[in-house]
Amino acid sequence: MSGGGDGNRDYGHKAFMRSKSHFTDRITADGRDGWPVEAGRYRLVVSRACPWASRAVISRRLLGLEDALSMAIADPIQDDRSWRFTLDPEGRDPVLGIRFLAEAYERRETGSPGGVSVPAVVDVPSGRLVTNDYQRITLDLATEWSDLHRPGAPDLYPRARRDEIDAVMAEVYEDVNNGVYRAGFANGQDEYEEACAGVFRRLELLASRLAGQRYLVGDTITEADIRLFTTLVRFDAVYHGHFKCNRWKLTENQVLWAYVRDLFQTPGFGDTVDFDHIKRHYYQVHTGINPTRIVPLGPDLSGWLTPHHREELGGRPFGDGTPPGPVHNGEEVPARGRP
Ligand SMILES: N[C@@H](CCC(=O)N[C@@H](CS)C(=O)NCC(=O)O)C(=O)O
Repeated sequence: MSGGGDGNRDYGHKAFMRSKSHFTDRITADGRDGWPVEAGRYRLVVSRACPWASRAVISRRLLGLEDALSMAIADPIQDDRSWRFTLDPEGRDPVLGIRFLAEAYERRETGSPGGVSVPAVVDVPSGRLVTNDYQRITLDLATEWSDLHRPGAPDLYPRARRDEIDAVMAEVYEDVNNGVYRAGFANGQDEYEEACAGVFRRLELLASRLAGQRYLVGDTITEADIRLFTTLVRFDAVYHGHFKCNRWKLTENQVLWAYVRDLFQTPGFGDTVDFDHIKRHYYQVHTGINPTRIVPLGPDLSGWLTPHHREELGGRPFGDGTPPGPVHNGEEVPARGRP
């Protein structure tokens, strides 16, 4: 079975360990790893279900990279060969011509040891995987791809704020992004309780921080907000029930619920979210923790579009830039995945 991270359906009896990304080449302006930034050369492969891949989906949209970096959306349900392009005509990605993401990994390295995961960036001419380094991909989109950004693109990783952004992201990663997985895939009561308590301890600290400021760092949207958003947007739909992070629901926390709705309603965030993919992936793929594969009907999504009043805190969402335009043709989230 393909092995990366949370996709692993054979949980064994060990504590949950997130595997390291295996292919860490970088696509850079100077091409030092052999992969120069080039419009039209690469394809970003994602699942809209996956929080790590969703970071890249949001960044790509905020930065206006849609024409420069095309995107393939995998079926939210993997099979034994992992991510598949069953949403596309004849089950084949129209640009790469492959049926399984694993084929791009195989072209890069036979029997790729780290398993197949999204997000993945594939070199279109050779069909080879370039990187699945989910921690790096978005930072490089923000900094190395700047010549291809749209006019008015925000600075998501401002140089003057990097230390603070990195520090916040490290805590968010440990306790929130990955904390929910450690709780959900815990094999023992103590392990679960420690992880679950850590999730809520950190969420409460983040809520205090966000009570008086609109965004996590400075007064504009940064990479740190993208990384917190991708976990919060899944919280009530999957982490509260499926991963047993159920001390409270996000809708019960006034600050975080307003914060995440603010981002959801900001162009580039909510318009990338597919609750149908999210729910079907988690509840149907992780059969170790949901053997019936039943997908719950709730929660009610109508609240996502209600007023949040966070603009009263000030803040300049895009700094000196502007919001992205409408979602590109063919990239709209289908109605059944939207509030
Ligand atoms: N590459 C990292 C993070 C990305 C990740 O975990 N992606 C998940 C989906 S959310 C994945 O593709 N897992 C492999 C699988 O399910 O087969 C890892 O392997 O842990």
